[in-house]
Amino acid sequence: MQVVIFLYFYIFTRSTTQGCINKLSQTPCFKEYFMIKKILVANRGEIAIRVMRSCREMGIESVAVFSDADRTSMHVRYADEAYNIGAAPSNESYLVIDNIIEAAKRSGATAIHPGYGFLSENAEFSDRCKKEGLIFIGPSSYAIDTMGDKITARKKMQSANVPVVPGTTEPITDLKEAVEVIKGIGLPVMIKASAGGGGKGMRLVMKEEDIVSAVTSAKSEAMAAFSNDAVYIEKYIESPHHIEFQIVADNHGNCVHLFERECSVQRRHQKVVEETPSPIMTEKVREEMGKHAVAAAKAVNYSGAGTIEFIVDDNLNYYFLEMNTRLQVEHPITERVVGVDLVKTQINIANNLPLDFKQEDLKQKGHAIEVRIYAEDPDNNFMPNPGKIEHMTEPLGLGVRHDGYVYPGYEIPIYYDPMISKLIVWALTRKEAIDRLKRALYAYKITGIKTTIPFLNRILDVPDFVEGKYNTHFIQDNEEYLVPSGESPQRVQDMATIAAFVDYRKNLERFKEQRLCKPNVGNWKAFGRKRNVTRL
Ligand code: MV4
Repeated sequence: MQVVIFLYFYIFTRSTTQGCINKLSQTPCFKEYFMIKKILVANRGEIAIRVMRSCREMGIESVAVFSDADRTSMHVRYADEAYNIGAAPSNESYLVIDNIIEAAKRSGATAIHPGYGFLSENAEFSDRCKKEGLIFIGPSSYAIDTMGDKITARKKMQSANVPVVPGTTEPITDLKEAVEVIKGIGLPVMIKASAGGGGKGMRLVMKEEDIVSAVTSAKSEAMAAFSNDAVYIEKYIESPHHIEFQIVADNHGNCVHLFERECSVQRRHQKVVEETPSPIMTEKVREEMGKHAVAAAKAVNYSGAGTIEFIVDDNLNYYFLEMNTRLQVEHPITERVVGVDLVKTQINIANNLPLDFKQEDLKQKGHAIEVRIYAEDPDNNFMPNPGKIEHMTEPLGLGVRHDGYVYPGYEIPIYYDPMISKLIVWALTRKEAIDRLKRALYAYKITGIKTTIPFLNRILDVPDFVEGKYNTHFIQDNEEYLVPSGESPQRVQDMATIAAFVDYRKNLERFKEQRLCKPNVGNWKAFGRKRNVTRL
């Protein structure tokens, strides 16, 4: 009997329209047989917990996997059950497909969420899940492979009329030919590895005589890193913005964008601050780019949540750069401004449900900013600074979201990415969001390890950032504001001294007027205790 019901619904759901699936999905029988009830989260840290939070809201059980170094990690505690998948190094645990599949089977999970990093953009993993009868919560191996190879992706985008950076769409085979092609495009150009992304295997060429050595070294670096030495050429965009569009696509042909994220504040190709809306965006360009982002996703039959990266010049000319076929670190700013739970959406799509919103339903409201907090010493060249967390006070209050995983007593392992949390704030305006972020960072106390919080505080005081006038050169252009105060140039130190003096004089006047106790610059601690005590 159950088999008959199963077959009946199986055939029925495959051959009927969305409306029917919508109704069917509400029936207990459908839920029993077709909906995901248990998800294995093939990741660690804050993103594993982020995914499990949505699972809990949806009444879905979550399964954690953990390496030997992660026995006491928070994602293991948060999950309903947990399986050890190997030794501490990720290539012996979080990257071992067989171990993860085995944990899924033993737990009875029917779906796997890969988070970001690790196996999230691994086409073999997506395929293997399917072969084992498990749902991979992400796109097909075809979409991952097509977008993972930059030359293939450029060709695809050209045929979908998505603007790409002027350049070549075939690998460079001959050095002499490369010189001629580059002269045609015009210097400066970038040589990029087809298997690259995130800046690996990339060379900037300013002068004709550097072409041969740049192509040769880019090829050998690409070979060493990706076992693939295909490189191509792009015209160099001088001072670009990195602006990306969030898209979601279901398995019924619906695809919408959830607007942009401005990610130009980067350090060595690592994002530091992300915000939405982008301070440079106009309504017209946003709409156009959104349409191109949707076209890009449709060109590879995309399913799930994905991101289309563009580089944008000062005149708002934009070009497709690459597609990230996963949920991204910075997804919460989009969630906050658009009001959509992206993990829930991913799970619904994996359940073959149609999107429950249309493009015209989606709007950006207010402004969200995210900063990434790393266990790194910003005053010592961002050296990773793992160790034991002694005390920790998390920021709270109106408009604050803190996605993390460390707790007092926890020792950060050396084996993985040193990012410990993401602080996301929302407010109606950009200015208010910056003020709120400063307030939240002020309240964020963590001892036992060094973090990048002081560096983030400095960024939020840089005039170019406050004014929203920045591009991908922001950090190098504002070095004098961002270096630790002890090492800042004499000019900046002098300015700080003068500002402090002026401020002191102003306060002195105010204190006299209000008959407050006398400010005492020589004894700040006592001053802090007494300053608000009014003498009557
Ligand atoms: C570029 C570019 C300028 N022109 N391509 C860096 C990482 C990789 N995803 C692409 N990158 C760039 N490609 C052309 N044709 C400048 C960069 C770039 C960059 C891009 C986005 C965010 C930060 C960046 C920092 C330096 C260079």
